[in-house]
Amino acid sequence: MPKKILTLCLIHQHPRILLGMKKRGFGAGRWNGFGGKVQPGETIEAAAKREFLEEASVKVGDIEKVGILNFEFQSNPEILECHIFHALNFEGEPAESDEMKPQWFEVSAIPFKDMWPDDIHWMPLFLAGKKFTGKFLFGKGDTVLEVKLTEVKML
Ligand code: S76
Repeated sequence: MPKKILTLCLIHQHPRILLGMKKRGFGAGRWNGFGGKVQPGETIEAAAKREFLEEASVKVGDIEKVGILNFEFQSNPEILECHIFHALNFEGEPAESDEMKPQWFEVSAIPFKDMWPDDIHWMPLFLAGKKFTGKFLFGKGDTVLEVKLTEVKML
């Protein structure tokens, strides 16, 4: 089955986290981290930084991989392999793009109801500085049918 490599990068500077409202395409109408498809010949890390710059005008510096999640949809044979990064530092003021409207949230007020339904499962690990791998199976209406999530020491 084909597999698509995606990036998702988040800035967490306790007690705040930067999310973006996706304005179009996959996940439109949901708050999300920043990211997208890895291009041919591009490293996954380079893609994570490029997507953040394109979507929010933010130049991220050091990034650390904190998770790898496989997303599977009953309606689609393609597996999405999503590499999740924590951005440790950045330059620039988050700015709205055609794709994303960035906004800082208190970690105590993360809008999970308006996010991908997997986020509420792995975000606590992310916020606690843990690393993880996992798999989510989505059914109709993007409901989560299956969750596999494991904390790991290294990625
Ligand atoms: O947090 C998420 N971001 C995405 O772009 C897709 N989850 C997710 N699940 C399919």
